[in-house]
Amino acid sequence: MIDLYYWTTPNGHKITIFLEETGLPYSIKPVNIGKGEQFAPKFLAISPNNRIPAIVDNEPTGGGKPISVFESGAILEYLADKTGKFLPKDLRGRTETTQWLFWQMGGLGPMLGQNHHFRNYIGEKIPYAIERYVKETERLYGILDERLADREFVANEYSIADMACYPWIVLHDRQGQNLYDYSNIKRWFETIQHRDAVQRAYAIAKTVNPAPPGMTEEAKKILFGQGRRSKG
Ligand SMILES: N[C@@H](CCC(=O)N[C@@H](CS)C(=O)NCC(=O)O)C(=O)O
Repeated sequence: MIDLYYWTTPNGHKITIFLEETGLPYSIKPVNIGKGEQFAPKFLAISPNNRIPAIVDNEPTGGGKPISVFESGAILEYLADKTGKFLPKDLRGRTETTQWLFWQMGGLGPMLGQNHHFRNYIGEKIPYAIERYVKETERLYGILDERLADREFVANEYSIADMACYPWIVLHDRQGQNLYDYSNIKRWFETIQHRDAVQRAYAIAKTVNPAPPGMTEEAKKILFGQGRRSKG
């Protein structure tokens, strides 16, 4: 049984998609990041960066003590290795997949996150910051669109690279993007959107957090402007 420390954000959805796709048994431990639950000592013990998602695998391959993993890319890779699914085993296929997974982790996720921040979350509109992150979003969407021009999925076969990218593209409206400008992404997006496991993952999100999208003022105070954590 996998314990999934989760909230209903793109990085959280990556893991519910994987778990729903594979049928690996799991139990959701909600961590409401808008209420500061990510700072609970019990959670920090498995996710020292105070971010969701994180997992604890209570039955690791080969036995022994439970293994905890934080960082959504590392979690996807761990679970893919555990199940033997959605990450090719041959050197070329694996490398093809992990480079796009890391592209998402290092580029698509963080840059689109900044786009959300400056376009949607803060009252003050800073034109330089908005332009910088919207342009970077457009650049990254362009790269993904080109990549998908001659293949169905990011790394040829449906994989953890798609599961990492998809939840961020779901929020294209919030990023000032129109999928009609990216015909290959649009086709890929619709294919993934219609998968049963993906539908289930998003339905589960609604049961964990029925609040409408958006961020309360309380959540903004907790999430933005975090400095060095005080000890203890
Ligand atoms: N690189 C990390 C990013 C995780 C992340 O940013 N999680 C956000 C929600 S999407 C979070 O937990 N924020 C809590 C906070 O900022 O305190 C990953 O992919 O796991």
